[in-house]
Order: sequence, then structure tokens, then C-alpha cells
Amino acid sequence: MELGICGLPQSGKSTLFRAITGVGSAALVFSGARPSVEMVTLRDPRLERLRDDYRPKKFTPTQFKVLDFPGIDLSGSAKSRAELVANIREADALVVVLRAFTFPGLKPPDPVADLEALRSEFLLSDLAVAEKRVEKLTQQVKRMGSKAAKEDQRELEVLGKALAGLNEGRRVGDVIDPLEEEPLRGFRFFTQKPVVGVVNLAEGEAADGAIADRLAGQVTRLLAAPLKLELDLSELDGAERETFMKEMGVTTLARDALVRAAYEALGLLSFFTVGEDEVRAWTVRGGDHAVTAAGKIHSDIARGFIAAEVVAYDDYARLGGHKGAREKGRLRLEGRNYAVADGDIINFRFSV
Ligand SMILES: Nc1nc2c(ncn2[C@@H]2O[C@H](COP(=O)(O)OP(=O)(O)OP(=O)(O)O)[C@@H](O)[C@H]2O)c(=O)[nH]1
Ligand SMILES: [Mg+2]
Repeated sequence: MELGICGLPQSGKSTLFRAITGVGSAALVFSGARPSVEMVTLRDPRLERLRDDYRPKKFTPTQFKVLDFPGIDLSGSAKSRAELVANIREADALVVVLRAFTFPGLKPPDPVADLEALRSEFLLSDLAVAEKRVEKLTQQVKRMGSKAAKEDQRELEVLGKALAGLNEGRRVGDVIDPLEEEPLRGFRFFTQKPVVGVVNLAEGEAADGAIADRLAGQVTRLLAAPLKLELDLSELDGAERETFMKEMGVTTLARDALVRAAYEALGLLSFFTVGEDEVRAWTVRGGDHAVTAAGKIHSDIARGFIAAEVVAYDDYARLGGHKGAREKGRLRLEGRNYAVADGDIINFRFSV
């Protein structure tokens, strides 16, 4: 999965990128419309506890790619933005950074108007993509008449519906049912992507409730944090950071919440495997079955699937590990169609 950080120029995107990935400013080199790319770790206190219990040779938390894009300058021509917007389109989920701090040389902050402007930029881009393809497909299907490929007809039908929605200013994600979206996969429509909005606050200022309410309705998840302070804090070491956080009255770092929000907005969840060799987190989609989870580890495990031994992390933690969970009957044996839950600790039984 790839998370794309985007927004208007000078909103604090690179500041956020550095805070969540830990890269220094020297590492940020932009060339044209290309982003900086780094891996980010999904911190999970549950997995850390499992690591402390098992002391494995190898520890593998969830990691994914984060892309820091240059700012989208809406005052320029649409053509000059086209390449940048096309690149952002490749991301699976977006983090839109919205400036709420005042800064010399920049207009007074207006996160509501900025989000509105960005959303319409994305919608218009989807509209252009859909229009172009519908035009081409329509000609093709007409030319072929009754011999037109079934897939083309189907695509045209679904795409036509998406286009009609876009023309009314509606999101593709709101007009197309997930069950029929298959023919649209390749287009990577902006208006089907989950969006995490981040309001970049001035230091020492709380989020404005009325503004937050208006923004929250427009995004999948909304967070607010003073990103510059976040970055400064993330660059301190453990003890120093704690002292400083106490002084500043900050209790948690937004960076961990943000990475998690993006992961959850994508409908993803983690299950864990444990042992002396490795303690590891794996990612599946909400609703995925045990056999799909097994396949993430190795296709052989899915093919030779016998059963999944499952302990929910909460039971593991509450009852004193696997031993306690087993004694209390909380170690379950599940079949291939079991829907994996976030935090499941799983041992797969299989034979090949
Ligand atoms: N006061 C204040 N300044 C901030 C905050 N976040 C970022 N800045 C400043 O705003 C400027 C731009 O920050 P960046 O993170 O580089 O912004 P950006 O969105 O990556 O900018 P572009 O990539 O040029 O579009 C820098 O001078 C930051 O120090 C904040 O929370 N408060
Ligand atoms: Mg930047």
C-alpha cells in the first residue's frame, strides 16, 4: 500500500512526512512532479509486547510506503498540474494536509476552502479520465456492434454511471457499489480513495470545533496536530521527548495515530505470528478469511490449510500469554472461512 501526502503549497506536508518517517530535511529532494518516498512503520504496542515476550531473532512490524508530493499550486494552469495530479493518483490512500497556522507571506489560513478546492481539483481530474475513456469505449463498442466484447460493454456501463455521478459533483465511491467496481479498478479514481485530513495547527492552538465539523464530513478520517511541534518532538530521544511533551502539555504523538488512521481508512487490519524465530505483523483486508491470511505468509500454507489456531491479542494479554489463554479455553481452532479479526495471533496448521 502507498500513502500519498498531498495538499496546497507550504501547508506542512514535508514536515509531516519527516515526522512520521524520521528522515532529515537533507533527504528531501524534489524533482518536478515526483515525490520523496520512504517507508513508515505502523507502530503497534500489541506487537511490541509480543516481541518482549518472545524475544525473537527477527521482529517485523507492518511497514508501508509514504510519498511526499510537491504542493498542488491551484493558481497555475490546469495543464501544469496535470503531471503532478496523475502521480498522486497512483497512491492508494491520501493524506491531505490543511494549513491552519498563519505564516508570513501566505494568505490567512482557511482549511475549509482549501479542502474544497482540492476536492474539486481531484473530482475534475476523475471527470477528465472518465470522459476520455467513455468516449473511446463508446466508439469501440459502436464499431464492433453485437460483436463488442462483453467486458467492454460492462466497463462502459459502469463507467457511464460513474461519469454521470461525477458530472453532478458526486464521488465515484458514492455512486458505484463495491460489488460492481471491478471494471473501474485500473482508473484509480481519486474519488474512490480514502482520505485522511490533517489540520496543521499553529503551536499551542486547539482545533476549532466548528471547522473540524465541516471538514470531517468531507474526509474518511480527520486529525488535527501542530505538525512543526510534532516534528521537533519526534527528533528528540526518548527521555528528552517525555520531559518536553510534559512541558508542552502534549500527551501523545499524532504521528502514530495518523499512520494508524490511514491504515484503518483503507479497511486494513493486522494479524500476528509469533515464535522464537520471528514475531511479525501481517496485513489483510477487513472480512478476509483465514485461508487468505495463510496465503499472505506462503501459498503452500493456503494450499495445505488445515486449521488456524487463534488467540485474540486481548485474551493473550489478559490471561497471561498462550498458556493462560489455552487453560481458559480462549485458544480457538478456526476453519478456512473464519473472518480474521484485528489483533488475532494465529498459528496455521497445514500439510503439503
Ligand atoms: N508556524 C508553523 N509553521 C509550520 C508548521 N508546519 C510547517 N510550518 C512551516 O511551514 C513551512 C513549510 O513547511 P513544509 O513542511 O515544507 O511545507 P510543504 O507543504 O511540504 O511545502 P511544499 O512542499 O513547498 O508545498 C516551513 O517553513 C515550516 O517550518 C506549523 O505547524 N506551524
Ligand atoms: Mg514539501
